[in-house]
Amino acid sequence: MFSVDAIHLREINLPLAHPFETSFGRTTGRRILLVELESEGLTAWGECVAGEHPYFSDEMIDTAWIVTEAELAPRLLDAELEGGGSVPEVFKQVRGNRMAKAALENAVWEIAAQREQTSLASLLGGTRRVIACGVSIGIQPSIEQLLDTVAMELEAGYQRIKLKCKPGWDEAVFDAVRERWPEITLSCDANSAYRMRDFDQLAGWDRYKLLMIEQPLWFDDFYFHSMLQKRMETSICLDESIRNRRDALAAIDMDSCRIINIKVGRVGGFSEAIAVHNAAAERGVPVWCGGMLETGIGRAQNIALSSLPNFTLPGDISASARYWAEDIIEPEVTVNRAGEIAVPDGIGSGFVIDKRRIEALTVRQSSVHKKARVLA
Ligand code: OSB
Ligand code: MG
Repeated sequence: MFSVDAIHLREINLPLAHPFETSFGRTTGRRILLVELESEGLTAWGECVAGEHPYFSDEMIDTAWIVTEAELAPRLLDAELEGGGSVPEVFKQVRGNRMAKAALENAVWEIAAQREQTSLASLLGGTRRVIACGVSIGIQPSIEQLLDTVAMELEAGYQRIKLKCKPGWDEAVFDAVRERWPEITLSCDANSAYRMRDFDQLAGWDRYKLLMIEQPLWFDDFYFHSMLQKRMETSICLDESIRNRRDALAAIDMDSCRIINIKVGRVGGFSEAIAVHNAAAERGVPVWCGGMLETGIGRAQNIALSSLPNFTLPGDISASARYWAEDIIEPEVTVNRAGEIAVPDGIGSGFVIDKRRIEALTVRQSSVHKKARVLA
């Protein structure tokens, strides 16, 4: 058993190397909540993937900050832990706020890996030595620029191209990409941009031979996705809709999707991510690891998670340099010419946190300590 002695919150501001545009908006720089845990002489970091605005989910960095500081950190400091798997119980009384919870829980897993002198990947149940990588390509100013970007990412070796799409940035784009590359593994992600009036059009996308179409309908829906899936050959993949294992079971049972994107922040931490992974594996549904424009801290943890056996499809985990001029871990994440990342087998995540750089990027910080116990 162990406990956490102090929790430090930081907000860092980091400009993106390239703006990223989805159907819900454009991001040019990130405001990121990082948590640093001190536990019996060890230190571990977690990254909260909540965005600058509550557009992807109902969390945003500022709500995550308040919930972490006022509710989650005090509970965690009071708890006796066996490992990361103890944390969901500690946070049980607090509803939702899964991205805030995940940042803390994942840091506890990192501490547990250090205590056991093992890699985070093997502690999570990982078996892969390398993971397969794809890229998520945002909406571009023109089709010409998109084709140049696709060409560059294929050249770099990425195994799957995912195109962000929305009404008006869809069929013309897919036509142009498929004309030039008829055979590449291609998928698209609508981030909930379509509605029932679009069903006929979406059903016609079978002609693009996509690996999947990600979250075409409402962010919180299973039922209408199931209606659409029945009309399509192409697999639907759910991202936003899957909050936990029960959602995965419902979605699979209803045939709302045939592939699941697992984002550890979206499901509230590694414990629930493993539960979703296992539920999907038992039902023959492949999963892959989604990304949220993470810094190296979250990216390293995504790499560890992706080493679990049912992560059989390339994830949205790509090189640090695609996001940042300079990352906050060392070495930065790189992808080989075969579109793979090697899973580190050192202790913990296997990367070193660049605390000096984090300090330079910090715009606010706060610390939560254990309540002083009154001695009898
Ligand atoms: O839907 O997968 C998504 C980024 C921010 C919010 C939602 C999504 C994304 C991405 C980027 O697709 C994936 C990445 O490269 O980190
Ligand atoms: Mg998505």
